[in-house]
Amino acid sequence: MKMLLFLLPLTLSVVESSILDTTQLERISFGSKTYLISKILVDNFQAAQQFCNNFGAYVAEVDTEGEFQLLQAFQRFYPEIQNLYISGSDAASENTWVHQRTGAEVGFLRWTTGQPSNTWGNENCLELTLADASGMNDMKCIYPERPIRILCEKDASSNF
Ligand SMILES: [Ca+2]
Ligand SMILES: [Ca+2]
Repeated sequence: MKMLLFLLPLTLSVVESSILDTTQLERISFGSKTYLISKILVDNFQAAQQFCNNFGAYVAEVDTEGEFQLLQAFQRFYPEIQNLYISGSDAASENTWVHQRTGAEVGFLRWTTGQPSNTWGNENCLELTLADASGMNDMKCIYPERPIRILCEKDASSNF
């Protein structure tokens, strides 16, 4: 059993890597939620949604600071993974961020330095990044030049 020791007041349990299938890099259960990081990289949000849906999950929706801190700690365990798709879109109204799945407002936002930049007027999706002091960055929803991994969330602590 691999142990993750995060500098957080949280109790974490990590599923053994040996039982993960080839599509999932790592899973973590926290309370009533399970999260996973994909092995595959995708270059658009729709593909990210489809990947998570395949597991009865959805692209991770950050709703509280506690969830944000947990997911950042999870990501930091893999420093080679700089960027992860998370839920959030401001396509309908610039700088009003809502979850694509539910339309509910994103509950917690923590921008990295200089973000949200809405570069070229075309950054309407969200990633969790370790770059620029770590946090969230608004990015293009279709980004063939820079495919990234996906962070999925499921409303159950059971296996994906
Ligand atoms: Ca935007
Ligand atoms: Ca940006």
